[in-house]
Amino acid sequence: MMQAARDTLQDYQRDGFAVVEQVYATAEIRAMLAVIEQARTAGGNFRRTADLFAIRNLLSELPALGPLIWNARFTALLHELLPAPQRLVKAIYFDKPAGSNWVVAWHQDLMVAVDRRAELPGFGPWNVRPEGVNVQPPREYLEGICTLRIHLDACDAGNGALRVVPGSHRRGAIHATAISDFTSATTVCQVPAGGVMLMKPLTLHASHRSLDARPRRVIHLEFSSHQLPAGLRWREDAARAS
Ligand SMILES: O=C(O)CCC(=O)C(=O)O
Repeated sequence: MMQAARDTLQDYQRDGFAVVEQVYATAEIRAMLAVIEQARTAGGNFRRTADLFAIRNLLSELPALGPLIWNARFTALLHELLPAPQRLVKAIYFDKPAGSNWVVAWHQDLMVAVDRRAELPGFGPWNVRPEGVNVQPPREYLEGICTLRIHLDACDAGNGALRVVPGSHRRGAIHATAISDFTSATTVCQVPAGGVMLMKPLTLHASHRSLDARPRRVIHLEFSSHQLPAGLRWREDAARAS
């Protein structure tokens, strides 16, 4: 591995986030945007408001994105981050359009999407909705997830970049009432177009509204090498395999 890449992965382990630049060339980004722009935007996985366009279960909805995302650099990065098999456990597209008022409060990503409810020690609370089942798994499963956010536009504080609390992933699940104790030292994650932001789900994160005329389009992917117990399956993995 190159020294720069090694340093980035060390930052990621220590701080709970890092940015890898130049994973995608301009033509590759254009090809991904073309697939997204041609998508039929009907159905429960699509949400479009003035402030947010989101597509859940992205790879099931738009399988043509798969070969564009898994280019040689992305595949190598994923192998550096996690042992095989790197299962895709969540895939969402977020477009925070120019001038968007979409504000995301400080939180950790504690819930994972699974294929059904099951009584398992350490799993819960459960959230069962028509659009799917979500559960908070034991800490070891959350620590085993790696989030990769592919940036299709350059982003910074002006267009609503993600903000994080470095090192907060080491504190486990933080109670909602204690979150404000952690948010005095934060970092704005500037990412150039074609870059990938790495993040651990236990890293506290938030984002402000957009203050300028540039969109902020991101493909948010989460991977894990873990298999869930007792035949429970990650929902995105189960949907893609069926
Ligand atoms: O993209 C953002 O600004 C927020 C996304 C987020 O908080 C999440 O995926 O948990």
